[in-house]
Amino acid sequence: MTPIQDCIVNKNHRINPIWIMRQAGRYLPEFREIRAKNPDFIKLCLNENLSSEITLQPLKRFDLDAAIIFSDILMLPHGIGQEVKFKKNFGPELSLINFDKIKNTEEKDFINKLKPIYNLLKIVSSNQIVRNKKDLIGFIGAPWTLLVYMINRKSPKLKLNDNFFNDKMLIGNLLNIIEKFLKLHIKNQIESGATIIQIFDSWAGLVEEKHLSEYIYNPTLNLVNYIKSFNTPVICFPREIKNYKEFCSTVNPDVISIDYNVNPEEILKNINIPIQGGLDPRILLEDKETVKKHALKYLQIFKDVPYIFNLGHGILPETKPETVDYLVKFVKDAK
Ligand code: 1CP
Repeated sequence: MTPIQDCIVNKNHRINPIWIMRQAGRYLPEFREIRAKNPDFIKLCLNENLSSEITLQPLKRFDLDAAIIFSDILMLPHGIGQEVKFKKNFGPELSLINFDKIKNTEEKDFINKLKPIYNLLKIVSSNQIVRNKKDLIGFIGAPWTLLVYMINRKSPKLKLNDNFFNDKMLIGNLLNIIEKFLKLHIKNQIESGATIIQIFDSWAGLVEEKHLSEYIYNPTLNLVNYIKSFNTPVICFPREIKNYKEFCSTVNPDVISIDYNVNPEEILKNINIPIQGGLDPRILLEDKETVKKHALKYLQIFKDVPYIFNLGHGILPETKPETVDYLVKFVKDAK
């Protein structure tokens, strides 16, 4: 059994596995070299030779317990016919929604369009570094976070447009379509070799209390149950959600990934499923002593429960690879 799977099923597991959110890409010079030659990000994600190589890059450098596929949550809108472009120093830019086109997307066309992602999973899962020893994490964006990008057509940064909720009909219809294609995407990832699925709900924190069931709990629960039906563990990352306890008791993931604003001691008191993450990615921009101090804090707080070491959001592009090396070794050596 892999270290992460053991941590999930074995309540007495006491060795902390580690992987890092957004570990593939961004801060590695070998990624930047490939990226510089491939200006079209979507095309890069759909080049299985390069995307599998990028997925493996961090595992060649560091003793991480999982690979996460080099892909993006916005491959879903791309797959159902909403154009996605990534602009330098701006982020994603999506075209206007053509609802009829989206509604009429055929399942086989969607799978065909995203086939290189499934091929990437096949290539990586049969690679020596990963096979039988490490998890291969597939992922999706949660329905809410995808809805945010699809309607807002760019990153919401801190807040949604005032007219975001204007067209309730469109929102309801879109959520259903997103869920249908997310299930297809999940099924194909698992059948191609993903051993765990993580659901990224990066904008969960933007939902008001009164809308939580409609936009977060119900759609996420449907997907969590779907993933579990394959006997595959599911990790949820509802970033900045106000009530992690209520989220866990309602949605019931196998692992809850906490963001860096969460007080780890409070979480320990309130939640009794395996926990992942928490460390502020900005700590990795500091010196080794600071990294050690903060990593140790998480290890000590979670020493008696199953805990997967990770960050509280994606690693920052300016992080030095040496610092990641130091962190991984420190966590692996800590008993
Ligand atoms: O480890 C990895 O890097 C694996 C691949 C990965 C993952 C898990 C990428 C590659 N993206 C993601 C998830 C993702 N994509 C999320 C959820 C996690 C999070 O909150 O960070 C989100 C919100 C996106 C959407 C996205 N993709 C943005 C917008 C962020 C925002 O502020 O709104 C951006 C800029 C991207 C592009 C992207 N995706 C991945 C990479 C390496 C990049 C940068 C592309 C480049 O080089 O320009």
